[in-house]
Amino acid sequence: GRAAMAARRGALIALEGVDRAGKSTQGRRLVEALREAGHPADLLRFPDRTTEIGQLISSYLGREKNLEDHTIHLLFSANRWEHVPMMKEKLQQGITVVVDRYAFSGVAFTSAKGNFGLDWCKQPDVGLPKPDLILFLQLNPEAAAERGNFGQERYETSSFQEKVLQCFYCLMEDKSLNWKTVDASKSIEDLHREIKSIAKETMQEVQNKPLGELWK
Ligand code: T5A
Ligand code: NA
Repeated sequence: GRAAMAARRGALIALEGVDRAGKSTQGRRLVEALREAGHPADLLRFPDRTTEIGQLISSYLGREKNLEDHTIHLLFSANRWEHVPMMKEKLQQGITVVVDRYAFSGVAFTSAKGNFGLDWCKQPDVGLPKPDLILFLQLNPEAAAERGNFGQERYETSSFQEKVLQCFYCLMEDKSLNWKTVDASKSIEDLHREIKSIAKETMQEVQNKPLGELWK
């Protein structure tokens, strides 16, 4: 009924996956479609390069600035935490929040560097709002390569990306999280339809569930 509708919180939906899998494309499409269907929804993108911390991250990724590996890891995490009060407010207001990358990218990219333990990588993001759904856009490296050459940004090499992928698989073993893998080699339209349908299911399910805390 009406009262239940009003009390329903928004769902937190994270998009993760290999480079060029289509996370940003699908994030935009999903939020547009939800809004058109009358569900309030907002898109956030991590890193958010617009904040002061985000500008530091962006200059690191663009190789204009070198930052020590622990330091950049903590900055990526801080860039998520600075949005947490706003994310919680939106979710409580019934707005579904779609995040284009989240803590899982944070852990996967740093631990792919080799000299970091998984626990250390996860620690700064412990307690973040826990996604109700993590959509993993799976694409094989050959198909990804067909979507254009890697850019000039840091991390954009095939060998590094392969290590990142292995770290994602490691994180997916955590069954306390709701991972759903989708085949990102499908057309933008087909993938959008599948993602929309999974997202709508999740939005129904969160109705009476409190928002969780990640890795706690
Ligand atoms: N990082 C990030 C960390 O190290 N730690 C962290 O904590 C976080 C959050 C920047 C880097 O930062 C690292 C990870 C990254 O290396 P970013 O800004 O999200 O992160 O990176 P981007 O370069 O923007 O993202 P990707 O390269 O991963 O691309 P997307 O978003 O997966 O793909 P998208 O949608 O931009 O599409 C790529 C191309 O493919 C086409 C699109 O039109 C586009 O040309 N395409 C398709 N083609 C055919 N079929 C489909 N289904 C298609 N979908 C998209
Ligand atoms: Na992107």
